[in-house]
Amino acid sequence: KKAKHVKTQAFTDQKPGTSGLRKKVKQFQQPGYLENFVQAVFNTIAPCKGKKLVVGGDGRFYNREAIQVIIRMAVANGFSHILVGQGGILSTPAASCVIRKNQACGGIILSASHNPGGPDEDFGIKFNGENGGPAPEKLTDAIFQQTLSMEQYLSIDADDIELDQLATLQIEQCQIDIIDPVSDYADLMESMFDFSAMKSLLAKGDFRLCFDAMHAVNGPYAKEILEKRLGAPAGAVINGVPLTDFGGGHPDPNLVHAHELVDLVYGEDGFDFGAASDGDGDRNMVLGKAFYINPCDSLAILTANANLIPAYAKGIAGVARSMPTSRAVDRVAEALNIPCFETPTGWKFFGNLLDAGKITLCGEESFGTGSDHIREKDGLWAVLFWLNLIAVKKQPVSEIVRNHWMQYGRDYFTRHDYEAVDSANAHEMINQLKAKIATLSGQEFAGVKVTSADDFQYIDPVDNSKTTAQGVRIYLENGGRIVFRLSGTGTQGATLRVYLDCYQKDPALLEQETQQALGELIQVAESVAGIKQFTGRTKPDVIT
Ligand code: VG1
Ligand code: CO
Repeated sequence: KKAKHVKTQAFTDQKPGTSGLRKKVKQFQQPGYLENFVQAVFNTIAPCKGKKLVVGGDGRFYNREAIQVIIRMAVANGFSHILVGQGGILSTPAASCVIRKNQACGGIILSASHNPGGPDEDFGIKFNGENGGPAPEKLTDAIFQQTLSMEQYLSIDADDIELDQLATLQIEQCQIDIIDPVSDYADLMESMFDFSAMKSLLAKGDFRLCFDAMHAVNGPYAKEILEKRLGAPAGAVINGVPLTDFGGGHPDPNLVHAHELVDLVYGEDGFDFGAASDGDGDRNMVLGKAFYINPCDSLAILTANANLIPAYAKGIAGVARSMPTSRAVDRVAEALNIPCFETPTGWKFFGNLLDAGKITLCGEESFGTGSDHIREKDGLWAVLFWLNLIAVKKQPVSEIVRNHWMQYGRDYFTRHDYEAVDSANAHEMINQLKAKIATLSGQEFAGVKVTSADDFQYIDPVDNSKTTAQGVRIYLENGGRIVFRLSGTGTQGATLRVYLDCYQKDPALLEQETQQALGELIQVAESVAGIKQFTGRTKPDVIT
């Protein structure tokens, strides 16, 4: 089984986006497509000889086939140890946990996250480094450069390995362990939160909880932690079996796609607590009885109450949020007198801050929250954080949130997505906005004056790396802010994201409907950017 060199032709479209390389399954099935990218990763982190690699994915269509390819290539490239999740399964946060715990040199995670799965849907691959976090830009750029000149990859002739049994195998110089994908992660959670307080909360019987795994990767994790270790009744986890096509659904935890859960908490005699996560288990949505928690508020509230959680009882060093995320957490950071960093969209930008101990908690408006316990956002962790808070505060979700608004004011926030729009038009819209930036300040749109505008750029305070063109920000005299950017995770056309937020501290105005509260800003956004004209759409496809 000597390593063989297989001739291949370079592809020009393998540039990783916000979170790895995402394409239609059919594109990944082209001869050499997956192999080229994997070889590019191995070339970038070379030498691989003697190193340990973690491999797993969210279980979507093509997951198992891809894992077999990667294992053969990893052996041929000289790795001495590969850890693979049983059945090819590892949630993104669990992969991060396993990389760190086993001191691997990194891991390959197969997922297109919240994008649908199936033969005609999406697939994805990303590399995480030894800290367990997504490769930083420097590395993804180097990987992309490698793909452009790829002429051959290394593999071996070997049969597929059995992925479904826990086992230790040996191929050539390489030991392959098929590991339990859940236990390390579940143990980590148990070490961070007050499981006994949560157990008592659930044992009382008058607190009803539902977790919607959306037929994605978190099913086994949620069952182990919520049902087995915390004693939630069997069936509290719904859609708990990972399916290759996510049951035909869209594994994105928001009010639109997690409708089964939404019906349970908003229905007559609604559940007290509902939560859902996405395809690869790193996103979370948390709901109270007929009550929605905006992810930006969630980050702020977790920060404000972190001292109540065993893992953070010693205090937190600082926080960070992605730029489009509302400024709710900034207010808490100020009150706690800790630093608050504003980063570009994507978890890879939190890595350096976490590694350097500058921040403890961080999050994004896109239903992502996490901390320094791993280097990825973590869906179940956020759910457990909320359950732990409820258990010690002995208050329903809605009361915790409303009290927070009373103390800090409320940052109304919404995101409007225009999906699969014509790519040229979307870029033209953004380019025209950029061209206007210098003259926007002082101008009025829909009756509201602009105070400042820029194209967001970020200089990493740890390694001074600079990232430019991360979204157009427009600040308004009424305290509002509008952000325009194009998605870096889509696989079809362009997705325009328009983020709107506005601060309100008048206690009489804290209970407005979000779209109404932001109605004026929505008009400003249209007037300044011409969204309808450029996208040809009269309204967004998804509003969160
Ligand atoms: C989106 C979100 C971003 C998130 C990224 C990956 O990126 O906006 O906040 O980090 O998805 O999330 P974009 O470029 O499409 O806006 V996931 O759950 O795919 O790992
Ligand atoms: Co995800």
